[in-house]
Amino acid sequence: MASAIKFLHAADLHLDQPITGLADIPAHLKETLANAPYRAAERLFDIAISERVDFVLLAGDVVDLDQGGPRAAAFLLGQFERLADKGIEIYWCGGTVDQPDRWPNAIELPDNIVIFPSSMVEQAAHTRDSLTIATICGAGAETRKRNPSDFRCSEDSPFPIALLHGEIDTTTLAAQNIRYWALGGQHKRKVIDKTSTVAVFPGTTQSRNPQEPGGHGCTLVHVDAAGKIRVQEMELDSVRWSLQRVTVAENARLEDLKTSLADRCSKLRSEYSDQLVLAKWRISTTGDFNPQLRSSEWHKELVHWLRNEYGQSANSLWTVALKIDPPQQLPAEWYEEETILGDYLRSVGRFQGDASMALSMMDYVPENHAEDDFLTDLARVSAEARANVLQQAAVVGVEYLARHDNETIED
Ligand SMILES: [Mn+2]
Repeated sequence: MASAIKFLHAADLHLDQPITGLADIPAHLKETLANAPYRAAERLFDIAISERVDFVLLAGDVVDLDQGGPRAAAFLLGQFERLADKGIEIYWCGGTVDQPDRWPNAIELPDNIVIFPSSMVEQAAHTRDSLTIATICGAGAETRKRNPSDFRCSEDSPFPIALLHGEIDTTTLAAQNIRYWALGGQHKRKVIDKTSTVAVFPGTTQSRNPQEPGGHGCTLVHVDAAGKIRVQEMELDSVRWSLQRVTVAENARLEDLKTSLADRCSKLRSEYSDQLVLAKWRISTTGDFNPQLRSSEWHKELVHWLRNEYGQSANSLWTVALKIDPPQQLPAEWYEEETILGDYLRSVGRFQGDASMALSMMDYVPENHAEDDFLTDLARVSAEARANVLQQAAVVGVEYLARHDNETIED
């Protein structure tokens, strides 16, 4: 009977890649943001030690050494040595930004690091008490010089693993005798579970921008004595992007808005107590239009209050942006008015009420442009975008043409 194995698989650490997407970074968060990729990496090696794994697989894009400079090299060396002290080996294949086979000669790597060449598949046997318990076929991201079918271990290899950075098609996954595909190159976690094999992109260890919301980390893999594989997601990120949607009534007072936001903030803070949450708020409304809700004074006050109340420590909730959607509807009597606004709203209303009335920018596309041209694509308006544009057009009209008491509407 084979032995049970436990290993950790991570990729796309991108130590040198900063967090982007904030227009202005407050002084007290700079360090947390700058250190986030390093913190995630440190947690990865912490877990390797606390879980007493047999080995760690790094599937590329650990760091761009030219960008990361001495800090990155010194950090990695320190972490590798921590693992060496515990007798944990690391198997590292290159990605698109890192070429571990180009690690500076002057800095000697400890013996527990096995580096795979970029262009060809090599095999390494992982041993425990001088018995091979897993076989690792690895190669870096240089795909021009090798075929996916090169990832093949001899039939009697104990627990064959493929370690590589890049795409792999499902036919290849099924065709080889590999039990676990340790992949890298996708920043969003993805698990492909087939009957005889499991393929995992663990995702990046720390998200870098609002397009990568939610948790990020690495994968802990348990293989039992019968060879059954169980993958466990381990979160490592210390900074998390989050889009928060809240619905309020149009006639809400400023205090009501704060109460709704405060409710959500306390929930978020108890859920992510040791992380910095970067929140983007999106507020939808119900009921008849209330211009005050979208006034710049209220907007300024809300953002200021959210940041002051919840964003002052390093592990807190920082409001990056707050946006209030256009209202679902405008008061019906405005459409009846004998004013320029009334005329304008009735025009918009005709478009809103008749889907066959085209909303198209085709007239602006020069005639000699082909059908599938990108300009033609831009000029086409989907039904959803059409409804959105009309709703916003109505609000813009109200903004410039309405005179409703002392209310002002600004963005
Ligand atoms: Mn990457």
